[in-house]
Amino acid sequence: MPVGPQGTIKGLTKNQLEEIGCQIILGNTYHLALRPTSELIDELGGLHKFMNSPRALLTDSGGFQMILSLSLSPSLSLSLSEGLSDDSNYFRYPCCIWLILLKRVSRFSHLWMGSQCSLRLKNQFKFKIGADIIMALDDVVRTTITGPRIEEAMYRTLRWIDRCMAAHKRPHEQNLFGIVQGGLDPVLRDICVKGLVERNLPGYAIGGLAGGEDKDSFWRVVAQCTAALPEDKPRYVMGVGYPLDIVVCSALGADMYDCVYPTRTARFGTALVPEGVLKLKHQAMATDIRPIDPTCDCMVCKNYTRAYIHCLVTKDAMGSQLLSYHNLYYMMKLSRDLHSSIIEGWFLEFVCKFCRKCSQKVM
Ligand code: PRF
Ligand code: ZN
Repeated sequence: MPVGPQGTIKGLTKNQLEEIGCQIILGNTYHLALRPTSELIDELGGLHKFMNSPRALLTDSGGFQMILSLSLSPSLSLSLSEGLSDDSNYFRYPCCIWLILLKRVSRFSHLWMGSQCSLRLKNQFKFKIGADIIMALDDVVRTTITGPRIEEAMYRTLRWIDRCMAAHKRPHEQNLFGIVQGGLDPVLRDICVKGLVERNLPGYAIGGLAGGEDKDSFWRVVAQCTAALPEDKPRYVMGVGYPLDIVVCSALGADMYDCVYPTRTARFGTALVPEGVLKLKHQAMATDIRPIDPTCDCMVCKNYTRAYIHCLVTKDAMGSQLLSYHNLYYMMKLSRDLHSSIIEGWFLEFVCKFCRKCSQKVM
């Protein structure tokens, strides 16, 4: 899933998304609640209508945004746990990064305390954003943190799934996915995964990963969770990832992914190619008249040279738009090929071919 927190994928029109074969995109309840606001989307007939897109939509709950805020300042841990509550009838999150920064200057702390909570459970359920898949609100903690906070977050995530299920009034229209938390601790992951499976949800996500942990730990958690999740329900690894991670996680039994990487890296002038990455800003590109990837059938590779894109990157919005288009096309094709190889029984060969290619050197 390409990521478009506010219902847009930066630099691409909805027709272009259709052209590249994108079937589902990810939005974020938290971002949408801030702009254009959940109430307005509801009033305008839901997110599909607002975007004028019949494609499937998944909205993340916003729990992950907290960890992003946290990463701005580890010293915020304490204030954050003070601000995080599940006793009141809505969940309180300190959402505004600016106010969090102001909190560091103590004379502004009253501002921060008074401005907590723009993410409420009821935002997710009361207003009709109308995504096809909605992620439960979870308490996300960085995997690099150790100690009781991991356990607290896992149990809170389990308590919150019950409240999400109770508040969810349209289960026949919208699929509520639970999120497995528990950091890198196999015992906590096991408790969480079992707790969620007991609740018989339409799909499950593996959360809390891709936050700086080593690859071995990351893959070990994915393997543990996929082994315990039902085979007939989608398993979604959140915030993943790089092409290699997607191939490995699929080999471990995962089905769905989302990541800002293809579009974000495009904005920095990087193209995804079968051999790895190609940096279009590199001086050697200035006179290179080949397409980004001679084996790619996308509109960009059919029409533009590396030299032309080199000239645009960082100077003209068109540069990152063209690169985003190519990168998303690349990810869509990778997912389609991977899927066909599983269906047609040659997945092993696909993995070998992919790994052989991506270990080649490119610029
Ligand atoms: N929870 C939610 N969204 C997420 C994650 C998570 O754990 C991740 C994992 N890094 C990405 N996006 N709700
Ligand atoms: Zn291309």
